[in-house]
Amino acid sequence: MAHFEEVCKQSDLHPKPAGLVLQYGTAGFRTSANKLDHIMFRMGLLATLRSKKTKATIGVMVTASHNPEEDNGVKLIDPMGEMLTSSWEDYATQLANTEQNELLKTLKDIIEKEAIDMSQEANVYVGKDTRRSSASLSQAVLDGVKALGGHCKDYGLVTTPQLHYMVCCQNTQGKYGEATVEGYYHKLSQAFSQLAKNASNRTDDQKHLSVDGANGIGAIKVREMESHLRKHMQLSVFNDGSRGKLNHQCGADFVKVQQKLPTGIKINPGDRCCSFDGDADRIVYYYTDSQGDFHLLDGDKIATLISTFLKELLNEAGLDLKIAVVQTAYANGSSTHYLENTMKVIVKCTKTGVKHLHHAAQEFDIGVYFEANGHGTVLFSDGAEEKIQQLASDTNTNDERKKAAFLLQNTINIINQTVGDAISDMLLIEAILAIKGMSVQHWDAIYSDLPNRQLKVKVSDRRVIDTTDAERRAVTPAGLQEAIDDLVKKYEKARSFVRPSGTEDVVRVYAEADTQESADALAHEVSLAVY
Ligand code: 16G
Ligand code: ZN
Repeated sequence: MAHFEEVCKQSDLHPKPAGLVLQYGTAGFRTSANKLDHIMFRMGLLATLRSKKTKATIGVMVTASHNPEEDNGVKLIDPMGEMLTSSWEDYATQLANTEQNELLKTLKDIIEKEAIDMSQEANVYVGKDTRRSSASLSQAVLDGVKALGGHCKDYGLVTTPQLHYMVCCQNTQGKYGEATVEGYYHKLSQAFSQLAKNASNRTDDQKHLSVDGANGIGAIKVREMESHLRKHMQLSVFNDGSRGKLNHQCGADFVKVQQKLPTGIKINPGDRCCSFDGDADRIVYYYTDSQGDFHLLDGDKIATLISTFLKELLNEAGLDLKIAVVQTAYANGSSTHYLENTMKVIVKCTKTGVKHLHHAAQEFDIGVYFEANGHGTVLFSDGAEEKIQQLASDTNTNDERKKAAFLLQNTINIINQTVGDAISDMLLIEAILAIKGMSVQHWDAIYSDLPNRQLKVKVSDRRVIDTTDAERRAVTPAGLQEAIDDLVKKYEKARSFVRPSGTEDVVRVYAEADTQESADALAHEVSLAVY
């Protein structure tokens, strides 16, 4: 009872602007920071309920990822470090939109519907990115947790994937690692050193990587980690937040969308570079050639590199494990073709949004998932992990098989299986390139991307577009898909689709074809068909 009084009292300090309606979308709540105080407080309440319900620690991350500095957002993290389950997304939306005087009623409705035992303890882990607004907004989350009598641990400035990792470590009683930032560095850097031992002698040049930290949390964290990696890696960190603005003309999203170098980075032709996004859960690689042309290695290229490496190791280890790559409709057609026809791995396509890819990847012994935008990771089933551990510790195994098992073991340890993680992905990619003695140019040459174009179209109501087949075909409005099919037929190696954005009030158009001119023309024609 006392808690409900406290909720009312505290809630008055975090009032909801009357009439404001927000929705918990694919990436949680995300909008201008000045509209979010009440949302944060209420998400503190919801996380506490979720913790009581699951009898586990829940995470709350305050970030708006690659959005401008002025925005902010919040996401809840479920017990195994995964995204909040969809059935609770509705509660998040209800709580967010209920007017001030109805808050208690809405809260009690959720408690009743979920039959939550309010005497159960609650534990919530809270983290935030470097936005100016994040400090007071994360305080509002803490206020929400405390108002309902929950315990909280404030991790302060962490990357989104670090917080996912902490939640998973805590709820698996340390089996996944120690729930501290230091524990995270230790686990990943140990695995990296073990993998790097298998690289032939590398020059300092080969060990060098330029990192664009998007002027965000990733820059701070990769710097913190640097001392653990020194022997095996030489990092130059640009856009570390000391001068530039968060995500402004830099970061993974900028580089992927603009297909050009971020500002604030000084590199020579051929240098290997990568960009993180604002909360360091995405990464893309790139380099410029001697003509000054820009070459992007996006999530599709990353998925190809990682899955090739894993498949080779499975062969060497003689392990019969089913490996698949999960992509979205945005995956470049060349990557899908290469994976299916040359690599001969299973390729699955899901709807956009990390949770969809994550779930699809869980269906395989080893599921590699990446969005083209650079968000991704690898999931190993319990059975697959067991087989790999067994082989690594089997005294009768021959040297080659044992070595492969040992590499697989350390690959498992370097990967953050809870969610895409720019730092962990970076370490894995660096390790693979080192072990294979591969340059970024060799990696790029595995296949050539089909020229492509993405456009945004503003329409009066984007919800009139409904899609099927993992967003590759439009079912409504009537006639749209037929129009797209007719346009696609005019071009070679062409493909195009439209989908309503989950994060902006626009319709997105994607087109690819044999030449850039054709891809541009097709995208333009399809965008006209959307009106
Ligand atoms: C969100 C998703 C991201 C997806 C993007 C698509 C998460 C954590 N993030 O940022 O995976 O690529 O939305 O945005 O799921 P769109 O719907 O506006 O194209
Ligand atoms: Zn992000």
